[in-house]
Amino acid sequence: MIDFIKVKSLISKADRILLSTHENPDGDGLGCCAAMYFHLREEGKDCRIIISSELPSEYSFLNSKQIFDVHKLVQHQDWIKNVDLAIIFDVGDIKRLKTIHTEIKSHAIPTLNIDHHPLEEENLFTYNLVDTNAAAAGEILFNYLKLVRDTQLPEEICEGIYTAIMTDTGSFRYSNTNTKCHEIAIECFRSGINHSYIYQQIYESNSKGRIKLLGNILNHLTFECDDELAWFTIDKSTLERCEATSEDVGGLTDFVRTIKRVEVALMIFQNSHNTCRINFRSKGKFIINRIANSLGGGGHPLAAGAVVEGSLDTVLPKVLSKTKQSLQEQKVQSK
Ligand SMILES: [Mn+2]
Repeated sequence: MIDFIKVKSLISKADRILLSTHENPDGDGLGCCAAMYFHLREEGKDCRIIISSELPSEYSFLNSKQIFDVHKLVQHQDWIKNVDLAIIFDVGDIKRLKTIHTEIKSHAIPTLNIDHHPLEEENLFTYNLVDTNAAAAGEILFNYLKLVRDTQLPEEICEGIYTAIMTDTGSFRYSNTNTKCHEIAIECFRSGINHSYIYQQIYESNSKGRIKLLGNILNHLTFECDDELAWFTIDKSTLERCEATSEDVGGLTDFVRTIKRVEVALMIFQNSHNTCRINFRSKGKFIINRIANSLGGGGHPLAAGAVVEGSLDTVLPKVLSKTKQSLQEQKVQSK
């Protein structure tokens, strides 16, 4: 593990810096990329943000200066091959960079991991700045920026930082919210960010398809384990019927967790003909990243996921039995 001083020296030695985050990116990873981009540009770095998935439309406000690129091998390979340092935010597992990971590997580019997910057993990063107590990767980045810049952070940096903290804490409501999050919010407010605009862009811009999809899953929720587990599935035909896209499934599991008595919400989404995306959310009574780990995924104790090979028919029984078994075991242990 390295400290901020080492991070500063790594950055000062690098001219060309690549910024990225995981596939299906969220506000934490994207907000960090945007904030760090504006900081590094001020430092005169040749810096780009390249991500492996399309920028979700609710985050397009971060891209008013066209700073996000979706990775295209031919278009980016000449630039990427001369990158001195790749800074990766919020990724957990470097493989979640997808094609960008392949490029980083093939050019042997040094990587700096800034994250609040626990380190993978097989740690493939060159340098790690990890704090699992941080509410968001954005909290770690904020602390770094405050150390290296001694004045009030400017609005364009705060917009990304605020997005990171707000989204990973469920708008300052989840159990990971700490005093630091509120201190960061104060600094962001002082910079002049438009907090209600940011909130509306992210949370009040639901597509019609997403709301139809939500209606559909609420009609087909299954409750088990004394109603402490609520699960639902989504397949391609459901998506099509609802005129929704795979982008629209984000946040559905969080919504199901809001139901009274439900402790764990689980989504199994067949996102291609032979893979399923699994999402777990817990209110706190049960730890669910161990279940995600056992399925080849990972995440935080109360928010985790995995991508499992197979169709819904084969994946569903496997995931359900592992989940129910784990909840049962945890219940016995807590007695
Ligand atoms: Mn995060």
